[in-house]
Amino acid sequence: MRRLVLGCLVLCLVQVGLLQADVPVEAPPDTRPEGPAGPPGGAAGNRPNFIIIYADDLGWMDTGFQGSRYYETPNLDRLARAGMVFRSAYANSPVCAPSRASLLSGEYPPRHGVYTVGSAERGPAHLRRWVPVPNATELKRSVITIPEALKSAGYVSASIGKWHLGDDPGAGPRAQGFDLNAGGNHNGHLGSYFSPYGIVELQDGPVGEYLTDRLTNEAIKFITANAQRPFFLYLSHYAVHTPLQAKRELIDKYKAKAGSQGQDEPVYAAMIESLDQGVGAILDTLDRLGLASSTVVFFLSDNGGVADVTSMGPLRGAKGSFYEGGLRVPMAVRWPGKTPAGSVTDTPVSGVDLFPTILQMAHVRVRPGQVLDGDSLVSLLQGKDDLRGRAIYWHFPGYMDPDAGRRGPFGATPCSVVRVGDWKLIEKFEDDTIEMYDLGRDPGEKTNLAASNADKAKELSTLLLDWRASIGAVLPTVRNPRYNPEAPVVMVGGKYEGE
Ligand SMILES: [Ca+2]
Repeated sequence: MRRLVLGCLVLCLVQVGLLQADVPVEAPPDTRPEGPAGPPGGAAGNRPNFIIIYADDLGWMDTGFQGSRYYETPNLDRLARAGMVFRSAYANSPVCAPSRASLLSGEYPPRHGVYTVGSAERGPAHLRRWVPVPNATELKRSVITIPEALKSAGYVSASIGKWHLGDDPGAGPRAQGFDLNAGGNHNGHLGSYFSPYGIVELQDGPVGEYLTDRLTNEAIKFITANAQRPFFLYLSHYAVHTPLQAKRELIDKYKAKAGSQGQDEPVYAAMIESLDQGVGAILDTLDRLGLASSTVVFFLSDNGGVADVTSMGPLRGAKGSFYEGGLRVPMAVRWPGKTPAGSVTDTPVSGVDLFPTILQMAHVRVRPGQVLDGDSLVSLLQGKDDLRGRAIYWHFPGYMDPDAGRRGPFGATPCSVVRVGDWKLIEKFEDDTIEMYDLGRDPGEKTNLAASNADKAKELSTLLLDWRASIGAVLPTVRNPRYNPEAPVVMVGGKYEGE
């Protein structure tokens, strides 16, 4: 009765506009005893805890469970063995900020408008045919995020680490529903991985403290403090983004180890090992607190690895590219009691799938009017492959930097991309070309089948056209007045003129 009256009161206040829109309009059924803290022992069966461990710029082949023989990730491999490995997991963008915006909002970039990092006017100005569509650098406050959705079910949430979507109080983690922000602001990377860090949102540790270790410790503090209530932890490591900086003893270890499969950078390997040690410490904490069986752990990266630092082989491309090496990321999920240990799937999934997955696992309904672009992975995680035939989309109406090796003037130009089953089609608007690949036979995207299988290309192009219309994805339509493809490319201080 008490709950019914409270529910009516909340509903009435929402109707008269006295409460903000993020008050739950319709609470999901809750079988727990009444009270804010839930039953002793933390999360109940219908309110599991959630941890997303988000690596930055970690390439598709950069973990042991993905097949690296140089990098050592025993703890990530332990996590992967206990759950499901997603062999075809995708970031929603080949760069940091839009992937994060999509992961947290469940929206594809055309909805939230974060298409790239900073400016979409990258590369030589006179080689850009179009004026790019303006890029948002912050996630709008009106966007509903995972922590905001979970708040209605009594979850406490923390963002620990990189944010890259604006500053608190207006556009940081706390503005987007997180109760705690440790280390997150508009910056996509930092000057030093060793304290003093110079991060306003994270008090410096002892001189020489390593940031990845520190963020792990902050995460453990949060888990420990909230062991008795459902929690959502978004642990967004700055690692393994540049600058390449790691602990001396780990660097020495990898200096003494032979490289393999194009992977041989010892500092980067040491950064990965510190990240992996942190994952191990968190899994151990869950064990120690008796929370392992009630906590779902997601691990994934925000985009592909950096060219000339690591190798995504056999995939083509790297961070900043809409070829597989820029988009496909390592991903594993441990859902105790639900996902059989040792599961592996090749079914394509992407960052926007996490939001609906978490909602379903937590028995929280989508709010009226909220659109989520992904699909819940709950069935897939339980061995029922119901997503094999669906399409995954990308849209980018701007220009990306060339990759780290400066192969070509741009990492990407205006394009839309769709993947369905094994097929992937890329529409490039700069020169109105189409590429189509059969990823099942050709994961390296070497053979363009758009001409030889025109019926399939037409089918996928129509899908893209319909999707762009349905989501309101805009193409660049204004010609760049500086466009002059015959003019020489001029570099100034290591960058292109006009970049
Ligand atoms: Ca990144």
